[in-house]
Amino acid sequence: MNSPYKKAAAGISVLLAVIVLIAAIQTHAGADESPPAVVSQTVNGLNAEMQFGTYPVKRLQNNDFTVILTDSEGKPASRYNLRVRLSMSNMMCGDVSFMLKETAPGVYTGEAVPLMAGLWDADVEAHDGDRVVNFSRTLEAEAAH
Ligand SMILES: [Cu+2]
Repeated sequence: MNSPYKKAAAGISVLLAVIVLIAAIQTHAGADESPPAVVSQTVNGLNAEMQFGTYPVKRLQNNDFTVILTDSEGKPASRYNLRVRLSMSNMMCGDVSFMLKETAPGVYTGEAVPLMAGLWDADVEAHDGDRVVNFSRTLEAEAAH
């Protein structure tokens, strides 16, 4: 192999390394993205659309949290009891539990008060006397400005 080919090969290697690096940075940035304001989940035929009024939610403030429950035919699922538990994985900062109130058929609302800024898990337990259905989502809380 003579020198011009070696230089070209070296140039291509550097270019490939740069492309791999950019791809790695973009993947990492994607992983850091905040979870969406609205998360829709179906478990055992029951659909929960879980949404926050303002998002990201504010730490140590009341943040409107609404769950719209529909059955497998898309009709409002009424008369469920919904309990929400907020927790941070791998942290000792404490869980926050609260109940939601049904304010319209299949529409349940309450107020979430995260204790710290960061990523939280929200577990939503829906029970109607006969059965319990569990939903979960993540949310981002930020310091109030
Ligand atoms: Cu924490």
